Amino acid sequence: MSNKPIYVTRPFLPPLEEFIPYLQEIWDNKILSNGGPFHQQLEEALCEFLGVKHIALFTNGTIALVTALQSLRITGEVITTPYSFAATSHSLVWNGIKPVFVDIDPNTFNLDPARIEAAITPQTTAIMPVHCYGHPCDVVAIQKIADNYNLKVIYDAAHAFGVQDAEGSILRHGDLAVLSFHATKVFNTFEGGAIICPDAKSKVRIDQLKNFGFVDEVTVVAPGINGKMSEFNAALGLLQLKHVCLALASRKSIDAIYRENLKDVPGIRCLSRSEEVVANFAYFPILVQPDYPISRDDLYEKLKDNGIHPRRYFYPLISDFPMYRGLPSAQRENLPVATAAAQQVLCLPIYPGLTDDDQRRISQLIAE
Ligand code: T4K
Repeated sequence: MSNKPIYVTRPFLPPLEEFIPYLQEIWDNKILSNGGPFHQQLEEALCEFLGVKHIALFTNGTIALVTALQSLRITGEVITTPYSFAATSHSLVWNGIKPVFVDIDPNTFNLDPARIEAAITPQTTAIMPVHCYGHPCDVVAIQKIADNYNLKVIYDAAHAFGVQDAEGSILRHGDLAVLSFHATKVFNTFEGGAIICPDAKSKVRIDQLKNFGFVDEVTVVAPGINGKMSEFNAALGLLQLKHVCLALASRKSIDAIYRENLKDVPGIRCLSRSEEVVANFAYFPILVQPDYPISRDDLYEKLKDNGIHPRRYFYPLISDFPMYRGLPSAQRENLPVATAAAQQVLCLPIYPGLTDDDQRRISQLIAE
């Protein structure tokens, strides 16, 4: 057992020497960005790995979200979840869109489809759900509502790399789905992200938007942004992809050990997963319930005092941030399930390389 701090996650990094040939190639051909060879190769490799047809790489998940909304010309109001990372709602505001918060489902912690219709107004143009912790949303119910009201659906799939439902990749749902490849994610390119596009036409538009709106050397068709992934990051992605199955397998076994260790601890609930889903074990959230002897925050402090750094994803709720809390939909009475979840959740360390000893120690500290 080491005395090193144990964080909620640690990036998975293949051996450094395996990266050198990629660097050498970049140095040799001197293409550093703007859709170079590694960028092309990573797009192809990810399409194959994820089982999707079209993908557009980005510099990070947040710019990808902002661009996804731009590409669909979303305006007015968008229904979204308060139980997510700040980027979800911030991407709306960066497009001049008003977020409308709807409560989450108590079992999945994803946007509750049963509550969406009541939040639709004449200004509503889209729904932006999050596959929180990589657990799939109720995609069928959400699409049905979207079809009935002629709304677009943009999935924030930042946590959902590699997740599959019974018919294939979860990323195929919605008008667009957005991934994050941040250092803390299951698959990382240090910083990075992507939009999964349903067809070649939408990919062309997204590729233009992420490159300032350029179509060719002299033609600019939209006020685009710089969202391009560099060759360095794309090369990292190609290397990570070679090892990602091992990383996923390691996460799976950590998840199973936690579930076994914590199953009989009074007051601790592990979030369940659907058996039909091929999961990615991106996070290990537990709920510290009222019958646990100490509060969630006291447990958080106790673990920290022992060198373990879990995170309260997602506390505070986005709807409690100062720039959102004045919105009518942000009121806590409107969001009882999310409010309770934010007060009880603790995401435990999960990453390839977390040792059995460390995991046992974490479980013991929670159980004792
Ligand atoms: N939508 C959703 C639903 C998201 O969760 C996110 C990002 C986005 C959109 C936006 O995607 P990006 O634009 O980021 O691609 C982290 C990540 O920065 C963020 O990407 C992620 N969600 C969020 C859930 O978690 P913080 O502020 O908690 O990160 P930080 O720096 O405190 O890192 C957590 C722990 O990870 C540290 O205690 C130590 C470890 N760590 C972190 C980094 C950056 C390392 O060991 N090495 C590292 O390089 O937000």
